[in-house]
Amino acid sequence: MLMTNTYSSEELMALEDKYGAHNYHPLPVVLAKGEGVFVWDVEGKRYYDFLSAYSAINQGHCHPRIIDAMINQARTLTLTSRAFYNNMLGRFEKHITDLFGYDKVLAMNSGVEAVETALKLCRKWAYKVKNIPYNEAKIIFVTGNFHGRTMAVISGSTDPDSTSHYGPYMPGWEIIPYNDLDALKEAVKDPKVAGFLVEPIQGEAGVFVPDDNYLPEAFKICKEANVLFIADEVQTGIARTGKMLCTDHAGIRPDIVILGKALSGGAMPVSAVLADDEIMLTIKPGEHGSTFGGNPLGCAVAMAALDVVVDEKLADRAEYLGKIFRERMQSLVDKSDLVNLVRGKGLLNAVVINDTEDSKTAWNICVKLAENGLLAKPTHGNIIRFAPPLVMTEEQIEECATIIENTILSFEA
Ligand code: IF1
Repeated sequence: MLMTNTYSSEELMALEDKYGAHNYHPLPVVLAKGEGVFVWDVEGKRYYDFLSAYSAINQGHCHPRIIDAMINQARTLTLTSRAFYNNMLGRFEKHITDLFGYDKVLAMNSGVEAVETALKLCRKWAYKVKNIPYNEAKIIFVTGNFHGRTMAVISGSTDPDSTSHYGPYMPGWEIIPYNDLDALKEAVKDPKVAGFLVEPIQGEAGVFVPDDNYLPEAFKICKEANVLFIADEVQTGIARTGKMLCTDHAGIRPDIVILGKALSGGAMPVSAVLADDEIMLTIKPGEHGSTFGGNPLGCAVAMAALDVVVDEKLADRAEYLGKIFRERMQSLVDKSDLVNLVRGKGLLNAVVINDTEDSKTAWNICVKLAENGLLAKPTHGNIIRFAPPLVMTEEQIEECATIIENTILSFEA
């Protein structure tokens, strides 16, 4: 494949090093093209993408239906601001609220903006509906969370990399252990608690799947205490875990659902908050917004991205292929001294390398996986997340499991 770049990978990495902020430590791979489950680097080497831009590429890279919708709308009208109506926002709002079964949606751009929006809705509801004393509302976060990088959101983080040297922090957040119902029961006794923010599966923490009864029981505890259950489905939503929403596995309907990433299929930032009228209408005109929130281009892209998920039955596909993948990884666990366990739901999975968090083993495995044509990245040192686009075929999943198995076993030799 002829790469149009005139730069080599090394030259491009040097450009980023010299001219860009050093706020990431990427694997030494420079990508130039993406199509479906594959990406190609500048030199034309092909890889299976097992990160999917942290689950933003559930529909596969550059899905034709999404890109066509983007091109057509980009030629017509990209942005009006919300100072005026536009002919796409209402259609998107009906589309997504019908699909997920909520009264209303508030469209934003990045995932963290949607998380911030959900937190603001929760505080508004606290004062205007639950009648919590003004400026005293509390929202509960859990240890090991990742909800984005804004100052208010990192104020609820327990990850030193996300929080250190960014103080002082937002007041009003309380942090309790994840997957601990007694801690939640205790916390919601405080009548000033308005909401509970939780990822149904903790992605960044290393695909941490809570006990089966955690989400249903946590939801019940919140309902009994008149506390809003806020599900951050930015990474777990949109079919990734084998259901349209990961909370569907638990049979619960969160009071607020936060979506992002694959809501646009990775074409551009589109995020959204879903809630019913009692919560959503606590924000009045002029009390929240964003220049690009609900822009016509994002609406066209998101409607196409959601149609792809539904029409190609990507949730069922993720469920089915995920079972095959975990079986293959479990057989690797059984024969490998290096891999401790595999965990996940649908096509959001991870293997835990039996090494310390600061060991280079997981990183070195990922470098070797790249050499062998599969891209993945460690999270928290010794955990490797595997999250391919949901459009994989069974043959491709088997082939990738073999690449992973051979690569990891080569580290034991
Ligand atoms: C980075 C992590 C994943 C998210 C959940 C909200 C957001 C994210 C559950 C915010 C974003 C991204 C951010 C990106 C890497 C990636 C990530 F490693 F940071 F933690 F996926 F696990 N809720 N996650 O996962 O959405 O504002 O980024 O659109 O910051 O390095 P965003």
